[in-house]
Amino acid sequence: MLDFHTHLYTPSFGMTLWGVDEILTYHYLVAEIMRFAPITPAEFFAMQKPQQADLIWDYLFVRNSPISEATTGVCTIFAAFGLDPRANDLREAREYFAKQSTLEHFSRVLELANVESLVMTNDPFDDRESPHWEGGSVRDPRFHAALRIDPLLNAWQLASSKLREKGYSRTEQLDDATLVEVRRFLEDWIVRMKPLYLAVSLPPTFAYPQDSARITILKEAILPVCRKHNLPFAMMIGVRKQVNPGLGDAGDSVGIADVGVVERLCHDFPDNRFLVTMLARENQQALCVAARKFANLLPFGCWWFMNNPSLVAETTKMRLEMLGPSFVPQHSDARVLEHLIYKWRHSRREIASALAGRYEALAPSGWSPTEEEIARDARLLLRDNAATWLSL
Ligand code: HDL
Ligand code: ZN
Repeated sequence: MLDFHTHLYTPSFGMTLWGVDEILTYHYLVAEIMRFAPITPAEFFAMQKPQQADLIWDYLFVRNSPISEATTGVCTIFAAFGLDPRANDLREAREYFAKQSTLEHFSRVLELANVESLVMTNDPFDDRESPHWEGGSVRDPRFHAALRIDPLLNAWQLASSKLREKGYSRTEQLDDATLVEVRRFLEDWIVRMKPLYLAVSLPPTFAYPQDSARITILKEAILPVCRKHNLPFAMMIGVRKQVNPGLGDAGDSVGIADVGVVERLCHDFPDNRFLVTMLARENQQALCVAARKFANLLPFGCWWFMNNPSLVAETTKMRLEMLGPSFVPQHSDARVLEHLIYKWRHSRREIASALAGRYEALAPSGWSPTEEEIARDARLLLRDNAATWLSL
């Protein structure tokens, strides 16, 4: 399948997290360890990563049953490599991963997860990453780029000072001259990265129309550049950043957004294509209805707090009932390479079951799918819809 959104990087960047200590210190598990271990976040983050992993293993996998989605996921990964998920400690796992060579391991994981290619999250404002693009690092063809522009829409002051540093706009004032420079910045990075889409994560308070820097930049820079380069725009809506700053990456939460914003954008910008995923369970039905109203809207994935089997099942069934096979049911959002394995194995199970349920609903009518039709529908959901919308 084609993985629509991840936080993995092409191997040559040397930025992809992988191996047992990264698998165990995923921020989903950091949030969970705080509910079990007698430790403060500050004490936890003061520890070295292997010690953090040992603590997480001890409390979430040995002293307690690994029955949350994130802990069960680690067991799925261990089993895929023939490692014992009931091991008392991480010694065996560390020995195994220490023997793996990067490139071979990357290919092995993609194979185990049955992922043909994936889309990265590439941030031109990230000083660790941008030198790789400016330095012309070789990119593995299985790793597609996505141009992630959160500071432009969510932190214009920070973004405008960064733009000045990089020789773009001179003022924070969002006048025509500055907007020309924002468009030039975007186009320079489109040439550099050849992204499949532009992307942003947005708070539940995201509003349109609105007299704000965010909407000015969206209307006058992002959407025109997307149209000019025939690129879709991915909006990931509903994140409330850092409700508990002490938890770091684990400190973000969820909020219910106004799907009317998505409908108004799809209506007002018919020549733009919008890829939308929403973080709140309560927003999923309205997003399906919006997609019935606007063919330039593609709902995708069960994002983050939606990426649990119960919600993947519920959401995929609802999407099939309302949209037929015309959406992208899942992306992994993997931050750690090996997470591809559990995120896809767990999701594929629910997607297959939801699809089978639709064939069962058809059975009384006498319409039963041939093997080829089942394969066609599965390919649409797991690769071909994404490939079409991303012009791959
Ligand atoms: O903004 C995003 O792309 C989110 O997916 C965040 O990276 C979040 O921390 C995450 O990893 N969710 O799965
Ligand atoms: Zn993400």
